[in-house]
This record gives sequence, structure tokens and C-alpha cells, in this order.
Amino acid sequence: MSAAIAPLAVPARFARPDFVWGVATASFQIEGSTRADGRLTSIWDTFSATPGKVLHGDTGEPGCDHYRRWESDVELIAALGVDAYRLSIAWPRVLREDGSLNPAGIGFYQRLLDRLGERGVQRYVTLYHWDLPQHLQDRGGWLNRETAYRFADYADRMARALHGRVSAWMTLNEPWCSAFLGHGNGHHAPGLAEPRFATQAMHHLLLGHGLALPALRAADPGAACGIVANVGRGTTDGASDADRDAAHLYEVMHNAWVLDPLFAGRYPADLQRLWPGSEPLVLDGDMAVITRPVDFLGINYYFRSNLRSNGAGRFVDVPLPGVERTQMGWEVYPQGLEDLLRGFKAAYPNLPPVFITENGMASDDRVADGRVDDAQRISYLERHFAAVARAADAGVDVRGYFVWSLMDNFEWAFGYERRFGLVHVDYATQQRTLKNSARAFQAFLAARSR
Ligand code: IFM
Repeated sequence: MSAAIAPLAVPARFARPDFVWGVATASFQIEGSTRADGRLTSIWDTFSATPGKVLHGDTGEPGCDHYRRWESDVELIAALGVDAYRLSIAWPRVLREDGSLNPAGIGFYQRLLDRLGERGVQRYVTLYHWDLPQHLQDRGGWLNRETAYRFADYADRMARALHGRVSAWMTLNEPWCSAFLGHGNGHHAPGLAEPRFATQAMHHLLLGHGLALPALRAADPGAACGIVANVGRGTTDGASDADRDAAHLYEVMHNAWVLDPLFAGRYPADLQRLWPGSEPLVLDGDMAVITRPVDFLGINYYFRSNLRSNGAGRFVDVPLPGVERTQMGWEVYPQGLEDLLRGFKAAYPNLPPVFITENGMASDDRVADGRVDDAQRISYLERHFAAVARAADAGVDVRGYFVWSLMDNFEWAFGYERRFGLVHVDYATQQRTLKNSARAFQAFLAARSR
């Protein structure tokens, strides 16, 4: 008999029935079955199989074995009582190399989305959460402009195959990570490390996003369309103008690099102070494509960084001592999310409604007596909900909140060691155990709907 858990404390404005509460995952992080049913190789299969790229040599296998356990996972999602589930489609599962549909792969998502619908769960679907087909990488990947057009074709195919099943499409998840971690510092697939590669990859990603929008709208007119950006708060404990400029440059690099092209139709000039001579090749008309209106902006937020000048016009990260951190080493700083949301509203008059599409924390969670005491996660979430509510009080139009993540999963270069889930996963047995945070979320959701 398990003791009752107090409901998550949620600001009243977010307890209204029209506010969307959800949990999020991504294909490569949970599905496993990387060779099943004609799935092609993705860049993350290649990258994670390369020695030294992922902690402990972890790969997409077994993941959370979700590809085979999807039915019980849907029951888990429904049992939480969330309004919505955010998932991503694995491009290499659903399209063959010639661009035609793989019936087995698309069938998986059709069944999954149908079952979620039957359980009353809204479906928020990301098209690209980093698992590019390897055959496209072999032709240059996001450095090749052609990939943007292939992405739009893929979006078109998905909207036709899944229309009517999706509440909201998200074209890209975190283009900053694909561009910078994948092409600027090599920490993510495909493992390239040149600033000019990062800027060109970013441009082609955003171009692909803009090209995909009309296809999604035409084939699935009932669904909303948006994009998801990860954003970071940068501040300084330094006293000099150079330190303040360092914090500014950090936010240019993390936020404006993505949001300026989308909502102001240009890349931030200050980016060139960081990476002189790395302007991407932008063709006539590209920025008009990139600024095509979206119905919403997804915001993923995790932490704040403390920056100082390196004395040569760059920023260096100088971690603050004595602050609360997560298993990732990331500082817990809810205020940063309020600051950023308010800043975006001020910077972009055309800012669309916002969903927090990811927020959450990793901790070294263990099961004891069938329970997982993750009190820090409960506190983390409650403090971030409050910060977003303050931004909403100040006029930011926030429509929903997705906790990252439904369950522990493959945390990219950190493999399975870092646990972001509301639900604990024992990878040896694939046993799922609701952490106390999941129970508290469930208690809030149940109380809200009464
Ligand atoms: O796990 C990732 C997710 O795939 C993208 N956003 C950040 C999460 C935590 O690092």
C-alpha cells in the first residue's frame, strides 16, 4: 500500500481545463528496435556505434524498447492523466531511401497515434528530433541544401499518412543542437566541428522548416504547426562591460541565432563577432521561407550559464559555486525561464503563442521498496511552473507545458546514465516504476479534472 503523494503545486492559471499538460519523448531515445521492419540507419546509430562518442558506449539499443512495448506505454501515459503526449517520428523508420513510404514503419505510428486518440490523449508530433537517415548524411546531410527539400518531402508524406491524427506538428526539435552540437563542436551526430558548418547547417534546417510548413498545412489543415527551440539564460557575475557583453553573446548564440531568423527575418549580426567569416550561404527568398508564420513556438528550457569575457571578445562559462545543480551539472535557475519568455515577447512583436515543450531534470534515481523518491524533481518542476506563470502574468501567451520526459531514456552523448524520466526505467528488465514526481503530477491532473 503506497502512501499518498501531495499533488504538484501548479499556479491557478495553469490549472484551467484549456491549458495543455503533457509529457514528451523522442524516437531515438526510447524506441530501440533499430533494425526492425526495414528501419534504415540514422546518424545516431552511426555516431553511437563510434567508440568514445557516447558515455559507456551506449547506443539506441535497447532504448526503452518502446517500439515493442508501445501499447503498455500508452496505458502508462493515459494513467498519468495528461492531456497530451509529445513524441517524434523516426524519419529512417517511415521512408525508404527512394523517399517512398515504408508501410511497416508508418503503420507503427498510425497505430500508436490511433491508440493515444482512443485514450483521449492529444498528439503533438515532432518530425525531426535528430535522427537523420544516414544515407542523407552520406550526401552531406544538413550541409547539403538538398536535405531541406528532402525534409519538406518527408513532412508532406507524414502529413498525408497521418492527417487527422495529429493535434500539432513540430517541424524541428532544437535546431541549435543539430547545428551547433552536431556541426560546431562535434558532441552530437554527425560529429563535425567547424563554426561555418554550424551556421550553414542551421540555415538549411530552418529552410527545411519553412519549406515543410505549406505541405503540412495543405495535407493536414486541422493541425497546428510550430517549431521547437531550446533556449538558454546567460548572465554574468563579472563587473566589466566585457563580461556583460559575454553574457549577451551567449544569448545571441543560443537564442537569437534561431529566433531572429524565424521572427525577424535575419541572422543576428553579433554572431559574426563570435565566428568571423562564417556567414551561411543564403539564397534570395530563403528568409521569406524561414519567416513563414507558425501557430506556436515550442520552448525547451533547462538551465542558466554564468559567463565571463575571455579577454578576446568571446565568452567562457565560469560555473557559479554553491548553486543547486542536477545530475547533468546544470544549474537549477527557474527565474531564467521567466526572464527569457519576457525578453522574447519584447524582442519579437509577432511572437506566436508559446508552449513549454520541454522542461525537467536528470537525477540519479533509484528504486527502493517499489518507489522512487525524486523530491528535487518535484521542487524543480514546481519552481519552473511558477516562473512561467509569472511570465504569463506579464503577458506572455503560454498555452501548455510538457515535462521532459515521460520516462528515463537515452540521453544522447550521456547514454542511459542520466535519468530525466517521471517514470523510472530498469533497462535490464524494462520495468517501469512511477517516480514520486509522476505520482504528484498524476495527483494534480486528477484533482484538476474533477
Ligand atoms: O534529452 C534531451 C532532448 O532530446 C532534447 N532536449 C533536451 C533533453 C535533455 O538534454
